[in-house]
This record gives sequence, structure tokens and C-alpha cells, in this order.
Amino acid sequence: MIISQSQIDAHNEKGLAAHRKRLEFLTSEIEGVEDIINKLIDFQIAIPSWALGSGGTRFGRFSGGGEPSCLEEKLEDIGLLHRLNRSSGAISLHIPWDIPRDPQAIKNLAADLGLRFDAMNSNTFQDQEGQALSYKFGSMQHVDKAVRRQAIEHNIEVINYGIELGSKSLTVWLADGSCFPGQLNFRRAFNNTLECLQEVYKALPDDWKMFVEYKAYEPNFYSTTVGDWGQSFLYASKLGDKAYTLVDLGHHLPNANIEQIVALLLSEGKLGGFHFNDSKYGDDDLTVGSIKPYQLFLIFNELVEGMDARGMNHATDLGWMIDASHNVKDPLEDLLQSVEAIKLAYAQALLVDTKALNEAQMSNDVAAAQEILQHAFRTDLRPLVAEARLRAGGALQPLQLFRDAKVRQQLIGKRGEKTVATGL
Ligand code: LRH
Ligand code: MN
Ligand code: MN
Repeated sequence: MIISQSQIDAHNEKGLAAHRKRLEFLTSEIEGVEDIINKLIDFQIAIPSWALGSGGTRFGRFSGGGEPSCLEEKLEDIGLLHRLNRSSGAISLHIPWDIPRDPQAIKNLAADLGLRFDAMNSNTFQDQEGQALSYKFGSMQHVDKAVRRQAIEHNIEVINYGIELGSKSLTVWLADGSCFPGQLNFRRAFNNTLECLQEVYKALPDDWKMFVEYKAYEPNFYSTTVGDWGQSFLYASKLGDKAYTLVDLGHHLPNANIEQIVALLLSEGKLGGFHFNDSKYGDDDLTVGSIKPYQLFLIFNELVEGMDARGMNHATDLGWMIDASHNVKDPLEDLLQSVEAIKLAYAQALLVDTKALNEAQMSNDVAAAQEILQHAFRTDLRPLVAEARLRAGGALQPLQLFRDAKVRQQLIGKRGEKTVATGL
């Protein structure tokens, strides 16, 4: 085992006195500490199977050493993250990049590592080797019925893999759209897509959810057939109760008010879950919280308030997934940072005095409303996130331990310098 519990314990022992001091100070400053810690312990974020290798841009991919070369190794990497932070107890699988050849063995390995299978992701945005028909002009929107049928069959196949593994949801992201005016009849594209999604929906087990992910642009640059939350909401509403909208933070036009989108989807009962990442320009897939941490906090503020108003369970009633991967960092370090940023934003949102905020809103006290939010955002809650990790058996400082234990060097020793994980 690359990191043993005794290594984690020794690391925690070293940092314990300083941690206790910080925690005591914080506990004397704020209220509701125990409740926040307990909620943080329960909160798990799924890791996408495509983020464990160096990702990249379409201009080049610079693989790091020791990358996982099969699904088993990907599960091992996530198991490692989960041992360190106790918050990454699930994997979101992508088909066909990560086909479980022996589902039972994969299931057993995941169970040994304490991992469950989150949403399954289908792929009709690339042509695979040996595939009969091309998706060059779209998949579910395609003018040729045979291409649409192929896309439907693929999604059903993905559901079937998920059933074998114990997953409970399917995420459909379509690259369908057009690059030039006139290329598509928008109404036909929408209706073809809806019909295909309806076929897939029919194959969905009763206790499953279907997430319809939208994206403003890329790879198509004139129109996208599931281009924004309005379109996704329309599909999800027409499909039925098991269909929801999935919000990927990087999939909006610049400066979109994502927190407002989230609030409305939630209040309509149609918010399914998230792909977390961060960006400066578009779908940059940067580490969560690295560019706009205040936006992340504002999103969580809407989530906490909205989910509480609807009596929802924070940990289980929405799909929490990361969708970030880039070129220049160790992917495991990057994921540790992303999970930490999500938990911190969640903790800050839990700290917001909702009652006082509501009073400020009802009396149009704009300055007070801002003060309330920024007080929570600017309070350093890292000791609470660390305490939650400690109580759950994880490491006080996961990234530090990752480095001290020379995890990457160990992985390179085991898997080699030249490895390329499947993914974007
Ligand atoms: C598309 C996307 C979508 C895919 C993933 C690989 O930009 O965010 O979620 O499934 O990337
Ligand atoms: Mn995504
Ligand atoms: Mn994306």
C-alpha cells in the first residue's frame, strides 16, 4: 500500500498541536462548529475516471509519469485520494474510455477501497475504433436515423454497465451542434435529440436519474443543441421525473450568473448535480476554486439555502462530481486541491447566517446582506475541514503527506515513467 494508516497517523501526530490551537480559536469565534464538521464528514465528491492522468488542451498532451494505464489502477489512485482526504469515496466512469471488462472484479476492488460508482458518462462526441457510423455531424441530432440509433444503443450499453456496477445515474453530454449558420435546422436538431433521449430514458431503471449536461460552445462554435440551462431544462422537463439538469461550471458563456441558475433549477426540482472545475475564459477545466472561489461559495450558499428549504439531504440528493484536468500539475495533487476547495466553499456556506440574511433581504438592507455573505467567505474555515478529515481517519494535510511520502515517485517506480491514462 502506497500510504498506510500508520503513515497517516504519524503525519497527523506531527501536526496535531498546531491544528488544535487553530481549531480552538475558531471554535471560540463562531457558532455551530459541530454541525458543520459532521456535515463535512458526510460530504463526498466523485472523481472522474478521466482526470487521473495529465489532461490537456487539443494542442498537446504532456503526460506525467506513473499515470494509471487501466481502470484497476485508476480505482487505486482514487482509493489513495480517499485514504488521504476521506472525501473522494466515489468514481464517475466514462465509457468507452474505462470499460469494466470484468465488472464483478471491478466492483470488488472498489468495495475494498471504500469506493462507490457515481454517475456513468456516455460518449457520442468521438468516433471509436471499429464504430460503424461517424458522429462528425452530431449524434442524437443527426439527420440519419441510423446514426441516432447508434447513439441510443451506446447510451443503453452504458446504463447496462452501470447496473452491473451499482451506479444509479447516467450523465449525457452531447457535443451536437453546428459550426456555421444554415448547417442545422434547429427545430429538427432539437426534436431528433429529444426523441433519442426519450429512448434512452425508457431504458433507465426506476431508481436511476438521468443528467442532461449543457455546454455553451465547443466543439461546435455556432450552435450547441444542448447549449444552456434553458435547453437542458426543457429536455429534462419533457423527459420526466427521473431527468435533471447537470451544471458544469465551465460550460457557460462568460460572466453567467451560475448561482442564480442553480437557485432556480433547485427550486424547480430539476437540479441534478454538478461537474466542478474553474475557469478564466471558458471550459478551461482548471482546479476548482483556483480562479473564482467567491463564485464557488455563492453557488454553495444557494445550494445550502435551497436544499434546506426543500428538506433535501446535502450529501445524497444531488450528484457531486469533479470535471477538471489539465496539463501542468500532478493530477492527484490537483484533485486533492479541488476536493479541498469544494469542502471549504461548502463549510463557508454552512456558516452563513441565513436568518440574518433573510432579514436583511426583507428590509432591503443591501450593505448588511453583503456583510453577512462576506463575513462567512472571509472566515478561515480550513481548520474545520481538516478536523472533519481527521475524525474520518484522513490526513490533516493531504497534499503535504502526498509529497512527504513521495507518492508520485512510488507510482513511477511501479508503473513507469512513460504512461498515458485514457481521457481528454
Ligand atoms: C465536456 C465535458 C463532459 C464530458 C467530459 C469528458 O466538456 O465536460 O462532461 O463528459 O467533459
Ligand atoms: Mn462536464
Ligand atoms: Mn467540460
